Amino acid sequence: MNRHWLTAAVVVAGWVGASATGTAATTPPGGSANPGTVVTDLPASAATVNVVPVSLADYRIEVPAEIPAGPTRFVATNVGREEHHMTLVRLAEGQTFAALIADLVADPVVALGKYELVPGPQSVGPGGTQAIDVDLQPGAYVALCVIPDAAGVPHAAKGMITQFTVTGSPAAATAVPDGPAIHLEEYRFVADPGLTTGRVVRVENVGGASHEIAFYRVDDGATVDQVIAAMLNPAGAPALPRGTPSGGVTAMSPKHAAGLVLTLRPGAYVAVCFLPTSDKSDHLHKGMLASVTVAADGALTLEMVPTGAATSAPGDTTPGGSTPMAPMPVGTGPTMHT
Ligand SMILES: [Cu+2]
Repeated sequence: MNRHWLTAAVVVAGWVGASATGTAATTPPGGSANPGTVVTDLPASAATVNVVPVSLADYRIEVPAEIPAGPTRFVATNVGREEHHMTLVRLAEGQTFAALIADLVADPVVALGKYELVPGPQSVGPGGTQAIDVDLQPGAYVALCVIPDAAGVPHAAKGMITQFTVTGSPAAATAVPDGPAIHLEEYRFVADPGLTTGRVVRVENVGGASHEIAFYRVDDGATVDQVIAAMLNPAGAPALPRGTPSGGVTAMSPKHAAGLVLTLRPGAYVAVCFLPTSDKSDHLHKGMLASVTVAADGALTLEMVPTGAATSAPGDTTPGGSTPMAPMPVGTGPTMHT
């Protein structure tokens, strides 16, 4: 199975634990650094940035119940044993938590186009941290982890979902920096020249569909080709090294942007977008797969990896991959938040 948004098999599981509103995040313990990253305490790009801790556990997500609108840094720490992230959905007028769950269960591809996805911290490995700067608009939000467990059940269906409210009006300041950026579009990543680690990097969706970027470090002793092969065909190559989760930005709707607190250590990485497509393929198999190198001086370069379907237009190609998408597991439905 793939790692985000995709489930290889329909597994019956209740959407448990979804009743809680956000609770104050616990202070994360001083865990070891994410193997793929170094420190995350880079200065934010705006003096008024509000720092919001997020705790990711197996399988619980804790974020404050109320957050003021405006420039915000989410600092997500993984206190669990599995890879996690915080996908953010901002509910529009008339959209409800219950309807979102129903849509995710029925067809994640439809849900991706129907709801506003706001960038959040991505691909946080056990003990790791990823910080993301975003400009929060007021409204009702749902925070969830859609990464599936070993049985293909999304963590959200096991309780890793919560809600919070963004209050007030957005400030004029922005948390998202200009400068060299990583652009997401159908179906590729475009990295501007001059990108370096150890800074906040603009990541923006300039495409017409939602996209994400997730970094995986190529571990010592493994090769980029091995990790790529495992990404493209996880079921067919279970023994291949799959890389270490090393951060990124979760799925965002078109025109959204985030500041990625980029702290990748020098080394080799793979960057990928796992989002599903309506033809039962995914962005990865349509070309959103890159080989990333962070040089000793911190310079980051990104090179797209041909996946056999990289020139496809959205939604009109035969599946290029081996990982069919199945609906989210059907269960008894969440307990409603009141
Ligand atoms: Cu994508």
